[in-house]
Amino acid sequence: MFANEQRIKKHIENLSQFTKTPGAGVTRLTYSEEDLQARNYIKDKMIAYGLTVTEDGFGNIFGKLDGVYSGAPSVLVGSHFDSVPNGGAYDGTAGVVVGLEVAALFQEHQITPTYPLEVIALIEEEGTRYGGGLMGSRGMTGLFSREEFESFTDANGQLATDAMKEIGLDPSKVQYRDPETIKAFLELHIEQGPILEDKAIPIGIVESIVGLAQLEVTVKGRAGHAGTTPMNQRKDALVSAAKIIATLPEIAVLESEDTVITTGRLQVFPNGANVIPDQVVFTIDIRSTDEKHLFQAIEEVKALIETKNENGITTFVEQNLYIEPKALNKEIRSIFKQKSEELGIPHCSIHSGAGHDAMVFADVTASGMLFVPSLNGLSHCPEEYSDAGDLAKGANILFEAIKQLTESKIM
Ligand code: HGY
Ligand code: MN
Ligand code: MN
Repeated sequence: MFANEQRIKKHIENLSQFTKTPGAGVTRLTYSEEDLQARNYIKDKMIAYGLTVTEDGFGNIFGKLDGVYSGAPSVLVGSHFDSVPNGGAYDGTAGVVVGLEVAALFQEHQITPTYPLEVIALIEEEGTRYGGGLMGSRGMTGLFSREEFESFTDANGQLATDAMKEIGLDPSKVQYRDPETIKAFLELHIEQGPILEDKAIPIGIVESIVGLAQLEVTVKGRAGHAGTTPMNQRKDALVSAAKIIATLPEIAVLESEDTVITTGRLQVFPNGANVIPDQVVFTIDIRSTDEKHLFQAIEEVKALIETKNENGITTFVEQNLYIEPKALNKEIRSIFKQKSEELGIPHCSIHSGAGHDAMVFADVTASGMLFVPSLNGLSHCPEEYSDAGDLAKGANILFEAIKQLTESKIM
């Protein structure tokens, strides 16, 4: 029995309904009402597929199929279920749904694994609400402490722990996951780029993941009247911010071909059409496959920002995230390759220009990723689409790989 394409398609469609922006893509912020709707749906399906459901002190969801060796380390399979603003229905969600599909296949085949299987749905991978990103996996692997987490607030100043309680989650629960309890972490994800589609290949076996840094820059000047303040007496925070932002592409191009720099979010204060802005806050996302270039680009950007401290303008930079480029586990990659060949599914190796939770787990366990093609290479937008047939192919490969990794004896 193979993965059920219609069931996969249905789960993707149902989960895409849990959005704050119906008709304008998926907007599902961590600990929001939409999070709660998706969470309940995922937990219901985990129970339906015979899994025991728990949530940790961050609200990461786990569905466990106990193995013969109870207490043995688990094979984790899943992804994140939060989104960017007005994002797509597949980013993260596809990996959670395919994890559910693997559990359904274990149930249909009445397989009891030797090592436990856990389907996982991770929170706040995108960082849309709390900044930085990869929060669920970074928290689980101890990259920040409980005390630090208790200080996290969103743009409205609400504590993450209060937002958790509002949807019935308990931040006092266990947060850290001992790596000894994890045998492997596997994640299927949409490619979010054009390579697999251009090659007409349905499966990418991810070799490496780009290194990335996220900065938040604050530029301060002085508010004033747009009409009565002479040009040579202004301390216009937005003009200084604009000069920084306009220079970033040049830094990326001069650094290296695969270095990319993006400003995705910008806030102007007080944001009045006839008021000279006195404060601007914006993000800078810097990525490169080579850590040397990533490091160099960060230094260049910080030096550029420093030069804008002039004529009454002051700048401040906060680095919310830094994660070096990661190579994924060789043994997992060769298992994916072998299973793809046995199933007769065309595949290729691929590098990820997007960051993923798999890169966090790569520091503590054998971590592997499969990609499926993205229509027109689009992602982080309502037009995001991947074919359920490709997702089913990925589910079949994962099912075979997980049977091997959990040393499941086929009855
Ligand atoms: O930004 C990324 O690469 C991922 O979508 N969080
Ligand atoms: Mn994303
Ligand atoms: Mn993602």
